[in-house]
Amino acid sequence: MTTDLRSHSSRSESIRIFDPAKIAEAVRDALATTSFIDIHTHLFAPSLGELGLWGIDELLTYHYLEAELFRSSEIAPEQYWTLSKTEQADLIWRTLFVENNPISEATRGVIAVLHAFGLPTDASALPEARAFFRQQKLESHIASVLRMAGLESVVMTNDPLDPAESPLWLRGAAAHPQFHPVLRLDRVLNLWPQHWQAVEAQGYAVEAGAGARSIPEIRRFLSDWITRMRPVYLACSLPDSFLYPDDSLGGRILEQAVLPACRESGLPLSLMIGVRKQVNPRIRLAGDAVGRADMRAVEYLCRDFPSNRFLISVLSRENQHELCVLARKFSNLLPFGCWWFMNNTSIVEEITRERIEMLGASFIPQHSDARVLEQVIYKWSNTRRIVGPILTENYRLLAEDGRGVTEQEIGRDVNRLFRGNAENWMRIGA
Ligand code: FIX
Ligand code: ZN
Repeated sequence: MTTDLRSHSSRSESIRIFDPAKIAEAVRDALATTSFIDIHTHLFAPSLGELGLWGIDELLTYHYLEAELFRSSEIAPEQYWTLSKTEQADLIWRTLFVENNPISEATRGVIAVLHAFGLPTDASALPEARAFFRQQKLESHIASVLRMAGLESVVMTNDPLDPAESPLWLRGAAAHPQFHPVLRLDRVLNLWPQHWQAVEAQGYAVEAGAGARSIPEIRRFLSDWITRMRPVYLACSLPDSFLYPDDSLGGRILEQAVLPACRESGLPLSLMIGVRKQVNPRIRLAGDAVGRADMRAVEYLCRDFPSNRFLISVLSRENQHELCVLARKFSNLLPFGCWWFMNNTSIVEEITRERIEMLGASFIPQHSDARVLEQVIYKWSNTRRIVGPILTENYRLLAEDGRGVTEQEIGRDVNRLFRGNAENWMRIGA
């Protein structure tokens, strides 16, 4: 009996499907049964202690929701920051979930998380949700949340100059199979004047000017952290004004220290381009905005450094098409994710359709950018819900054009999009 079933199931997996409903079902199955790798989050392994955020109060005080609070409440940001975390969460719940309907992407996300844990989604207050999260043991909670999100592992964002984080690594933070480190270099590349002394304090003979004497020391700093942290890539977010070539401090450090360190270690460099930092500093993390970047910087980087590999995500909707076209020109460019203000259903659909039409399965459709553990539950169910019909439509068109698709081929595409490309580029699971 077993033999028949096996030969029957492998036979069915290689049968070409033409019926749109059957294609849709096979796509849903493939998305549901493939464990994804989330290549960019702000989550932290348990060994990094308090840095990791989780639970209802953190979910509600997410900066996406704080931005929405200030649009629907009279409270001034200055007064809001004087409240305790619990008081802030209570205010956001009351304002956005009780006095208003949670119809935005971010508010719907909290509802989806509460629903996933069988908690009430329309309570007037939060005692039951708080009691539930208080009962969770972190390690087992992490494992079940990643399982619920259909994730095999997540990639962190680790800053070697963050005063709260770097001592943990210097003391030897334990690795975790489901949390991959990333060496995040915003302070080195974007804020050197403010942070060079932190590098010096770690024992490197660097100077404010990042001149010829500093560069080899910055290289040594990077290679020591690569050895210590074993990152899966190096990363930096860059403003909409980012240019290359550029003789600025950051431009010099990028070209003379970071790109060589990536080549030497064989690690890709992730550039997330287009943020306008702190256009409204009164609302803190929620105060960043977006600007259109000059994509020629990416073009020149990929052209001038063919042995460097670039993971690129852009924040501006207007830059998405250019990124897709550049990826067709440079195989050392891997577009990834619908970053931040792009992470809304209508825009994810648009970007993902265009990327499949222009790049096939040679890109990474999404990352969660989760800052709070349980956010991966809704961010990845959204992604599966959005990408499923788009893949199905492409296979339906393929069938209409004369070639049905097999379950195996659907599984191969889903695997490549949501884990294979990452594994190939990032030594994950190597
Ligand atoms: O630079 C980044 O990694 C951004 O994702 C964050 O800074 C941003 O605050 C965020 O949470 C976006 O979703
Ligand atoms: Zn991020």
